[in-house]
Amino acid sequence: MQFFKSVVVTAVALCAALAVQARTLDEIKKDGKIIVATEGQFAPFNYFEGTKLTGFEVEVAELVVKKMGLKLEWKTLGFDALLTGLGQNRWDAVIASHGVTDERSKAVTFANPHYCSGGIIVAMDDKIRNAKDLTGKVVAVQTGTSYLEQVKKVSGVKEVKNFPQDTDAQRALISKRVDAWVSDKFVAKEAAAKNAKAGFKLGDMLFIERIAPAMAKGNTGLADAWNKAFTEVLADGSYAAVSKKYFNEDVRCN
Ligand code: LYS
Repeated sequence: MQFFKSVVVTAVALCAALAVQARTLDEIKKDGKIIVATEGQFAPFNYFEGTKLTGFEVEVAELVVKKMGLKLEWKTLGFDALLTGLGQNRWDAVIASHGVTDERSKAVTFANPHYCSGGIIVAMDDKIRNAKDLTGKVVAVQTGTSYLEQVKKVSGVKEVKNFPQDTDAQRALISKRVDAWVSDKFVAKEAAAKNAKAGFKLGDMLFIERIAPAMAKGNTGLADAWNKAFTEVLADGSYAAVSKKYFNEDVRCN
């Protein structure tokens, strides 16, 4: 009995030690540096140019963090690990093209959206354009994404194939292992422009979504400070300039 008691006590102590709290805005300010995680595999939003992390949302985050008067340390990880790490206090924020969903909102606190976009159907066959055309088809999507959730809702799809990275899903379409690929509209546009000879046909939007940075659930102090700085970036023309550079249009949510 004594033995079991001490096992229980140890287990409880261990759980308490693991339930780490996210850093508050004050703690981050005192440190002078915010740790932001992203994927680094989702051009043109977050990707590597050689060894340099760049992309639209990387630049937006850099503008916001500068307004907050902080230094920024980047971490790059697989898409699937990003939101989980917030709850474990491994980084302070995530900016990795996450669509705001009810499911995710239960686990994290989203800041205001930094762009609006959605999932588009891409195929080699221009007869595959909309949800109905996916009947009997094999569709490639990245694991853990809203694309996966939305394609699962389309009735008649023969199979949804999951890939760890969006670029793997794209390659599956190029090599014709699948009939269609569902990804972000702007990602698909850039992929089509960069691989003209692949012959991608961009179909209809399957759904639209608001894309936002995420903080640990309940870390509203940090989210509010981020939102305040982001509002300034929207107002002073710096967001518009970065958006124009990447997309030749303003991708802010209206
Ligand atoms: N917007 C999608 C989502 O919310 C994709 C995110 C980025 C994938 N590399 O899941």
